[in-house]
Amino acid sequence: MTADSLDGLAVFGGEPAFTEPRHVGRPNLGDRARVLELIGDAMDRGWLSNEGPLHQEFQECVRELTGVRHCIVVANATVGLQVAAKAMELEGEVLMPSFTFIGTPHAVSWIGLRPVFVEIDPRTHTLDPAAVRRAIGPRTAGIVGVHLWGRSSGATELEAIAAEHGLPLLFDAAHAFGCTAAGRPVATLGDASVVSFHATKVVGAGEGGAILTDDDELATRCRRMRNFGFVDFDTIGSLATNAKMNELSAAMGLASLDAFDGFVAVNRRNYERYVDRLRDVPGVEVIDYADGDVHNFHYVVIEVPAAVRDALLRTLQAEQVLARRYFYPGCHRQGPYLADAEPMPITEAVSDRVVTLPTGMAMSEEDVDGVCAIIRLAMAHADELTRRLAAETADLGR
Ligand code: T4K
Repeated sequence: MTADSLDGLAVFGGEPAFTEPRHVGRPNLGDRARVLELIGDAMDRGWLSNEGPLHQEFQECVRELTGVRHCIVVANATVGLQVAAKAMELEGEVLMPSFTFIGTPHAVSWIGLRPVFVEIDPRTHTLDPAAVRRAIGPRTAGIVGVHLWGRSSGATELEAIAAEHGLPLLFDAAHAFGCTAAGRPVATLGDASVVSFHATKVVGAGEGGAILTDDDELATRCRRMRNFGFVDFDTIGSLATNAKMNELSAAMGLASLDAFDGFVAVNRRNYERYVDRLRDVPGVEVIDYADGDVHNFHYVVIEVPAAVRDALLRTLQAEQVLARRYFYPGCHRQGPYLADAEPMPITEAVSDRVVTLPTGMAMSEEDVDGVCAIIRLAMAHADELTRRLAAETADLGR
């Protein structure tokens, strides 16, 4: 039951609205019997990794669904970005947004590249093509775009800029499985894209990812780099890593893929309900997916005034709604990137306003209504809520 006054909120000592936590990123699970059957088959075969039959089948299904010539399934998207960037022979600086998951800059830094953070468009949360154009310099080796929340605004402009300057273009498509951009499957944009099949993603394999490309030579290099550089049993062609997906993850991925349409339908239903229930709540804007493209609706993201954001988040978390401030405070203000950090006013302003809400198969329509009722109450008394919570130290940690 949602409180009907501020005093009834859990953050002020009332009963939480939810008895169990509602997560951003609860796994969407495929059919359990199918997963167990596939894992049983793998155990019977005694073939658990190294491009086994489930890996092959999953890889081919992903390839078909994403509309590209080559799919190289990997252990996770972070290592997928590393393999792709290495295979593209990038060296030096890469332009990328700061408003992304830390895995994006970490992936390239870990292999010796230097991320140069570029501003986003505050409406779309994706790289601002004009800012990218201004940031290109003599040391720029490539561009890494991110289809944040599965939206690809500006991606075709990035393609034009990359072509004009002869720069490789890699897309972090971790959020964008099954999406299109300007009517094209996202995986066909740029030189290569990398999707994630992490447990928290629309299609999950526990851990997993895939490099997607139409470039035959790049695909061959990625395949080899995924597997220690082996060209044949006894020959190593290049420096490489181990980025293979195991058969157990592939089993989860296959069952999850079977259910993909159903997952998207529930995500869409939840998203539309959030939009409807929050439409007239002052100060709340739900990001939109109304660009005419296909979306997986896997992220429900709202923007609220920065002054109230953390009080709202605390309020939700106390009610067992584990909303997140993805991706606060921007990668340029995190750990290893702080030393070089330049102010990024647009990224900082957006990251101060954003709240990501729970969705996915674990969220019913009633759950969505419950979350929206808390937001409505909190926003109706935003000033008082913020004032009352300001005195206390907020721990909005992980
Ligand atoms: N690029 C972008 C733009 C990304 O968003 C990501 C990953 C990557 C690259 C890298 O992809 P991978 O290398 O992971 O394939 C989570 C995920 O771990 C991460 O994969 C994801 N983005 C990011 C957006 O979310 P955390 O640190 O926020 O995870 P954590 O542990 O706080 O979990 C999130 C919520 O999900 C929690 O409320 C608990 C819940 N959860 C999580 C797991 C793993 C479950 O209910 N069950 C689970 O099994 O990063």
